[in-house]
Amino acid sequence: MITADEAEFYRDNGYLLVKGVFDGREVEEMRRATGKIIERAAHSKYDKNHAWQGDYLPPEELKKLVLKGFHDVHYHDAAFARAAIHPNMAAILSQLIGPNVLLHHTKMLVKPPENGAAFPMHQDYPYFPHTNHTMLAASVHLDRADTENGCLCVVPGSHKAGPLPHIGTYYLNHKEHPISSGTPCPAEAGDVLFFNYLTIHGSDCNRSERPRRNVLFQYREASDLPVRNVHFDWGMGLMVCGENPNFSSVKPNYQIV
Ligand SMILES: O=C(O)CCC(=O)C(=O)O
Repeated sequence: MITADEAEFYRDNGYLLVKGVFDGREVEEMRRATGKIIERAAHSKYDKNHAWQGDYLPPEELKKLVLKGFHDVHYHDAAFARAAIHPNMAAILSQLIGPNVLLHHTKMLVKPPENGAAFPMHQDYPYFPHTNHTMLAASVHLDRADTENGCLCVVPGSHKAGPLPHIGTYYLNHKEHPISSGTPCPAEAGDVLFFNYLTIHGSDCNRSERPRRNVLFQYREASDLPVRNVHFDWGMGLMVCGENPNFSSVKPNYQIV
């Protein structure tokens, strides 16, 4: 699904945009599922604003911003379960990560028109550190994304610097790492941006009249174990390709609540 040059680009730059991983029908199915999750949440106690808080924007600006962010989307709708293990995804992941790839977690990040929230620049590493740094995000675009509706921005090659100090766990000092320091990655619906969890990334507000709907699947190499007991989600550990030689080492202890 990707060329050897593209796989090398990922290793050198810490990210790779792959065009047309999902077709129009699959995108439409995920858009519908995303809308239904938002609709159901609106009638439940779980509908809160997931916009990141902090000092990267003035408080009066921050409070106007909205992010519809929900985890475990593959437990909400089968469209996402199909997407997370889609043969195109498995083919790309085996080239970027190796033969044995496991799903870590899933979420959706919907920036509504006009007031969609920003993500200050950060690495994903502090949220779920692992030993071999194989972890990567696959951000699936359900809309055309550009600088106007808050497309993802990455700092090419930043993964090579290793883990950096964050403010709390959350984001890098925004004066040293403004969102404008990232390279925008415009994409079409159906495209997937893959980026390593050490790659510095973020995205600006959605000021356009269009939504920016993305679904993000996080994956790792099956033997790349967590350095501490952190961030366990339902559905973690699903094998996307190959086999899991470490099945007994990391097993989330789920509880029905
Ligand atoms: O979707 C985006 O614009 C950024 C998401 C992100 O950085 C994250 O969830 O860690």
